[in-house]
Amino acid sequence: MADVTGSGDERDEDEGLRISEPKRWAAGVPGVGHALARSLTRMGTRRSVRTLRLVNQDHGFDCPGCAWPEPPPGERSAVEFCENGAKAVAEEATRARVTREFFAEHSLADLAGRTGHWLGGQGRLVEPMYRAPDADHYRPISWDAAFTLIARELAALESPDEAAFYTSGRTSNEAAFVYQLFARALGTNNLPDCSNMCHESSGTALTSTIGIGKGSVTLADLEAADLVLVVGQNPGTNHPRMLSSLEKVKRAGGRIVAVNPLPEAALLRFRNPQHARGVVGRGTALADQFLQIRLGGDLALFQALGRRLLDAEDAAPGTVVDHDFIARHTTGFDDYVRHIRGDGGPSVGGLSAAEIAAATGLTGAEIDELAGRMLSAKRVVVCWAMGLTQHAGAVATIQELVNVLLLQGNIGRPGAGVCPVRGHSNVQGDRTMGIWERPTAAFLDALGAEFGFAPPRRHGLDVVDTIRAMRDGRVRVFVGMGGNFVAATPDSAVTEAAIRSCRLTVQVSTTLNRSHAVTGRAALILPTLGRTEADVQVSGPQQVTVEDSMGMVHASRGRLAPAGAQLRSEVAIVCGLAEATFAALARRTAQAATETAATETAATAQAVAETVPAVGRTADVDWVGLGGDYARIRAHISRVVPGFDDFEKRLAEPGGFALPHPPRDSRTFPTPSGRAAFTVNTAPALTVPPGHLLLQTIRSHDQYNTTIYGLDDRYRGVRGGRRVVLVHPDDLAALGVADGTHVDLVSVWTDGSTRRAENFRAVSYPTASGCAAAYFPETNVLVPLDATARRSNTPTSKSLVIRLEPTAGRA
Ligand SMILES: Nc1nc2c(c(=O)[nH]1)N[C@H]1C(S)=C(S)[C@@H](COP(=O)(O)OP(=O)(O)OC[C@H]3O[C@@H](n4cnc5c(=O)[nH]c(N)nc54)[C@H](O)[C@@H]3O)O[C@H]1N2
Ligand SMILES: Nc1nc2c(c(=O)[nH]1)N[C@H]1C(S)=C(S)[C@@H](COP(=O)(O)OP(=O)(O)OC[C@H]3O[C@@H](n4cnc5c(=O)[nH]c(N)nc54)[C@H](O)[C@@H]3O)O[C@H]1N2
Ligand code: SF4
Ligand SMILES: [Mo]
Repeated sequence: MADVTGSGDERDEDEGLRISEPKRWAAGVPGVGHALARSLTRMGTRRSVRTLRLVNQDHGFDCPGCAWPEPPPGERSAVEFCENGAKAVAEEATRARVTREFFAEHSLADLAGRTGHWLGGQGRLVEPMYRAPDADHYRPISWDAAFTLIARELAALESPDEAAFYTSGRTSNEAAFVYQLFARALGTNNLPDCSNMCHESSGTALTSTIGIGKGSVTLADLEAADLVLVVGQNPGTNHPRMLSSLEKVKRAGGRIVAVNPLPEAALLRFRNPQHARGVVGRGTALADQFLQIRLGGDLALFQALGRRLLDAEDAAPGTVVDHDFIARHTTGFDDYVRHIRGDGGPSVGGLSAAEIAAATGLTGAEIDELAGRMLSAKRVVVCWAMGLTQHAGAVATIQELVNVLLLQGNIGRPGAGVCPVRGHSNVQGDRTMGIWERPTAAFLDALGAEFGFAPPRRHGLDVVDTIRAMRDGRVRVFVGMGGNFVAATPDSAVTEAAIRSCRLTVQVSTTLNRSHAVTGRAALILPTLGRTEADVQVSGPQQVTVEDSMGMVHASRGRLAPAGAQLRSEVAIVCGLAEATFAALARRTAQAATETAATETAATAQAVAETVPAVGRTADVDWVGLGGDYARIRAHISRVVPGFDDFEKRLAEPGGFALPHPPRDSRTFPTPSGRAAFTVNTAPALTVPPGHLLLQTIRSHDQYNTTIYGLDDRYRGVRGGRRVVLVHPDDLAALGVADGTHVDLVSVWTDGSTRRAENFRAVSYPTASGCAAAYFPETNVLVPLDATARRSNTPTSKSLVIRLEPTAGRA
């Protein structure tokens, strides 16, 4: 297979790169200072103060940053946001505008040559824009014309499965609900979402073990734990306010263990900007133990921990393993024990001590120390994020950490449990609302009953399968509800070609990004309101709802004047589009009926009837009414989605309400057996050929996924550029690459194909040896489309086999 090469368009931007020592602590004064400086330039002083005061307050809007929960209303401080929340708000509330003049000036080819940093910096999209088939430029279009155009394309499809409806995770519950209803009324479950690239592995592993794909702890549980493992997560950058909870754990005498190939600053020491001590003092040392694990070594680590717990139980029967819990609430314990013990010798889950050392990069003594902490802890929480989910063996790894928690009965009691820390602010809520390509039968039954139609039963396409389907001509229309599909997905060259082959791509967006530059033959940009903005419909000002990472649902009310008079809410856009589409389909059906009447034979009549897609003919939805009053959408949700009874009334409760979580609430496990399942997992053979490294692709401190706020990664000591690859000094020496040299990253895939990302600077960095790190999305070109996690199909963005080659002409 031919070599694939990334665009390398970020070269010029990186000329000012400066490297210094990584920081040993996080947050504090510089954090808040950096955030304010950015808000002030993006939003202006008065607007900044007014806006930031409303973040995460009961009467204000939900932070558009991450999904970390807010403390209960009484415990909130006046500034209940972090540096990155402020940056996310500033990005949305910016005064910069992308106007029709901008699009007249910049062709699509011009835009496709720009960096993500530049595109996002142009500001808010303010009017619908249309790229006619193969045109060089976008031109303004009216909303009605835009809807008619999409409706016509959808109505012309041979099957509704030729369309895919992507969702990113900022979309509100209300918008997500009508969006999935639209797709299903049309006749497809093609609802890929950012979750497919994110916590899908967590959902898969948790559903098969505890029966529900969500975390089992509340904020109070986490703060009451006496041992918290933070595995494969960089909260100082990605969930900054989690550090306040970890600080509480420490103050209450609990212990924290960080498991990570990188010594992430915030995990080591944290200065809380909301306490005087944080501003002036040395802050709190968070991690009591730092296990610098190798990429993908966590499955072996959890098996080794399980083995040590079992051995400790043998040594002092009845003191370690929670036999009562296991007997009453679990299945599979004996098989698990047999697997972990293997032949009774020293091997663990079939792995020798040497194999465990090779997989984890940890010493036996380090694992003993952690096992000792688990033995003396009464309440253990394991938190994790992308460091566990984006590996080939991700689902097995998460199942294995569940095994270890089950051993000590650490699920379904206060202060203990599983805590997958979600990314986007409403990614968990979107799933709850039915944004899923594999909906349960129960959900479809309830949806069908509510709206009087038969939702499609066959599973739809996830992200990776959507790309394959576009590539193969099986998906022709792509709609993106937020996000940046082109840049966030793997195998950039393949994905971009796939997108370009679509007949029509539609992006509902707030700000400009690469998905507006790399499009189908025809393309539409539909500009939408963000979280911060007032949303007024015919029935008056609207509120929307979101669900945080711990299953709390609450309202969000934007207050700022919209960035432009033409902006529409996501709900209004979906409802307007649905109205137009079903009208077009009705016209098509009527026309087909006329043609049928005019034909002679039954056979022809049958043939004509079959060309009319079996869509939307019976779904009874008042799209216009729903778009005008979101309370009506919530009334539907309350009847379709479990846990939302009395939705409207309970929303008024300060801080919102908690969704049911059977394992957490009553140790009830909604698995087929009604019990939590111990599982037997085997370690995937991950071989890195000599002269190669394992590469993980991560976020800098100055980005939100594909939105690049700036070129600094303060805590890691990287400034003024993003095309860096962090490599252990011993590996640099062994590879004969000098610190600071320009290298291309070349990933090798099992089919012999290679992919290249050009012109990175090799930076000597204290990462686990053999394990390199570079930023996403510049490195997405390196992720083969077929490199996905078993069972969850999540791209393995955290374990790519690469080699470093000198950049031509830059040695
Ligand atoms: N400011 C900001 N906040 C964000 C985001 C953002 O881009 N910017 N993105 C949001 C989203 S969508 C998400 S999903 C989350 C992501 O939050 P994170 O998961 O914290 O994000 P990553 O940068 O991918 O960091 C992965 C971490 O896992 C570690 N890691 C990688 N591989 C392994 C492994 O094999 N084992 C172990 N033990 N550790 C490993 C890495 O060294 C790194 O510390 O953040 C959300 N919040
Ligand atoms: N290599 C690699 N790839 C990855 C990852 C990785 O770690 N490594 N992480 C993966 C993960 S965890 C995720 S979640 C995905 C993220 O994938 P996406 O969610 O698709 O990407 P984002 O960059 O978060 O999307 C940002 C865009 O969303 C739009 N937007 C922002 N706010 C709103 C809003 O309120 N409404 C609407 N309609 N649009 C809005 C803006 O136009 C902005 O440009 O990327 C994945 N890709
Ligand atoms: S932790 Fe996440 S939700 Fe909270 S303020 Fe920061 S970015 Fe926003
Ligand atoms: Mo994510």
